[in-house]
Amino acid sequence: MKKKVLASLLTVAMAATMLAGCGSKEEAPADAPTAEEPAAEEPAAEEPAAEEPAADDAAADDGVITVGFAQVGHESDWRAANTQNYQDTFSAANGFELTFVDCDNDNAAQLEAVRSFIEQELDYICVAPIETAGWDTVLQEAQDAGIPVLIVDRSVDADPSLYATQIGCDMVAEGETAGKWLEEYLDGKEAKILVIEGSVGASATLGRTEGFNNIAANHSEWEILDSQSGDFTQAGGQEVMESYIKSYKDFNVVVCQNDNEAYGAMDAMDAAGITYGVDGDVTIISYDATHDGLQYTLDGKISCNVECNPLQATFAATVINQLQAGQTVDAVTVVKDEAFVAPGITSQYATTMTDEVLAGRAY
Ligand code: GZL
Ligand code: ZN
Repeated sequence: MKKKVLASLLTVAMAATMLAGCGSKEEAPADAPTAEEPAAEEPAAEEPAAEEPAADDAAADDGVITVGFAQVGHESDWRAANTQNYQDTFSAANGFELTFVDCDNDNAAQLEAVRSFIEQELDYICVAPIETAGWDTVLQEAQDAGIPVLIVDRSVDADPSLYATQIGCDMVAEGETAGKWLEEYLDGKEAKILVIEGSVGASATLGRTEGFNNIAANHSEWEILDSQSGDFTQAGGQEVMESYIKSYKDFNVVVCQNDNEAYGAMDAMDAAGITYGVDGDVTIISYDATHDGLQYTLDGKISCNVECNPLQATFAATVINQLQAGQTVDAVTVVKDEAFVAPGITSQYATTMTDEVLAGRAY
């Protein structure tokens, strides 16, 4: 139940209890007059009705801010790091009570999770939207219920007045970074490119695809042979790569829209005896720059890895604390990215991997 309603009900209940004598777990003070034994000289004074505490005092009453988080799922190492970061940040020690739902990459389950947060009258809702489409109705329901929604990690195709803020990486820029690195690396050489996309309809997929294509459009010597979804999973990456290997013989670049897909693609190429990496026939570009993804980059297996930083929960907690204090908040918070390349490669767009770079990473 929303904290403010609960607080005032408790206050009224306690006042009633004190008037009606002990009988609840809130013991009335020993000398308080009770309904049965009014004070000898004067009748018990009417308790003033508890006035409704202002919304921003509500959580402050018991100090706990209740937050619902409808997370995409558990499809990738990046997602695991993002989830851990939210659970570490929205802790009881930091004054929060987090209700976390892993929506298992299921759009209907995610809408249901948000509606359950509205039912529970939580103070705030965070959503990392599986897909960009289909959010207007439930966001309107949350707004009607007076619950601010934060769109985190990814973005939605909805009226921005329906949510408090959007926090996440610039996915189009990430795609353009990958494309600009490839044009620098190829230096005019031909490219036959296979793309393993992320989950269908996700802003990360749409953005990275759009950004990369913006650069590819400038290169008639590049040909994108195919572009299919690996659903941001290792199994998906392997499956799509296996089908590509059956259909295409002369590809020399594989773009995986996250590290887990890259691991699957490498498994498939290993099984087919196809070499990849700085010394191989195929150049692999990946996204996420997770620890294992950067280990493969350090090993020269992945040539370029474009980061999308998953440690975003502090941005969300800052926005919630600002809203709690009645402050206005930024409509958009863009989380900074960078890119990394294998040893032996120098690039104006990326940091060359070393053991020290890997050791210095937080996820
Ligand atoms: C990017 C995030 C993507 C990651 C994938 O911000 O939404 O979703 O790139 C994850 O690993 O599945
Ligand atoms: Zn060109």
